Amino acid sequence: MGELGICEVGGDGVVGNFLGLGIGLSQIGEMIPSDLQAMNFPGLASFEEDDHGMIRLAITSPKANAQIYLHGAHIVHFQPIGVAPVLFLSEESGFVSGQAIRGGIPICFPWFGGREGYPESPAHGFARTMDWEVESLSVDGDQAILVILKLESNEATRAEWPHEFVVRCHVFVGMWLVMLLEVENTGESEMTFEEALHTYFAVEDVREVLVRGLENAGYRDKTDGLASKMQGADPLRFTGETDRIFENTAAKCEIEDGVTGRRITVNKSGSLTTVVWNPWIEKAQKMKDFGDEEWRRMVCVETANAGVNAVTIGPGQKHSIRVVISPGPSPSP
Ligand code: TA6
Repeated sequence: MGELGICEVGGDGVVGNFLGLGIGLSQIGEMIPSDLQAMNFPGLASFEEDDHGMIRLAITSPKANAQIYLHGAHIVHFQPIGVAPVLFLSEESGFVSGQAIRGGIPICFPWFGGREGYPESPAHGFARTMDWEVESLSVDGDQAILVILKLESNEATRAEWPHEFVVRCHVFVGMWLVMLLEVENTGESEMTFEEALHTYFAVEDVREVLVRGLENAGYRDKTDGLASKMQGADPLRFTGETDRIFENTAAKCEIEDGVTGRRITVNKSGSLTTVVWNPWIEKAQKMKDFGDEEWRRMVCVETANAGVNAVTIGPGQKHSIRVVISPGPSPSP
């Protein structure tokens, strides 16, 4: 992958200093910090401020369009040229500091779902509600874009979780979307965590969707008190609220949209858990940041390590989870 251009920020750079003052990027408000602007590749990848005062990277390359928020290192849009959007984003989503964006790819870390023994802790951890730093932005010879975002342990994370870490999120935007989450233990003791790339896929009608790749796999059913069950020999179909945590599976999944015929491939590595979720009617009505009818138009197929697949790494060690998302056949991860 030839490098056309790399811009790096970190350490004593302005953005680093800014953040060191505890000012979240989403509070910067009116302007994009100068050295974020300096990273822009005009016409290809530029930092911009949205209507809510939040900063995002807008990618408009010959390969694909995408949008990535610094808030939660959250990809909210991915659309290869000539193809319908791949990710679902709720029209009711909030874009508020401290709150997760509803849709796209939230990053769950360092726990998945509720935190055992800590009812007060935020669901799915704190990574999706914090501001991440931009470490680098580059364009390769094929005009695909690579951005690396970083979240480092700080006072706020220590208040929730007593560990030292650096998490890097690498996002590659080309004909397909590659996302890699690398967790590094920068502390002096072992740390155990859960993680998920909680992807919301856009579909025409979830009742016409098939998910392949989980046939005959075991799962815990969150709609039934986490009871242990087995998926049948047929592809997974949706006929009601679905919330299944498939453990010990490294399988590639395929989402087939029965209305459009589109097939999205979800290929992964470093992950042994896949979660499949649709809130259906009642839960959709209860969710404030989700439209009552939106349950029809999304399905989550999440690349994770949770429950028995939680990850433990020692001091100085790293662990990576990676997903390749593509409409149609995709390269191996
Ligand atoms: O991944 C599925 C799940 O854990 C569901 O149980 C559901 O709660 C969903 O995540 C959304 O969680 P959130 O905290 O974003 O409302």
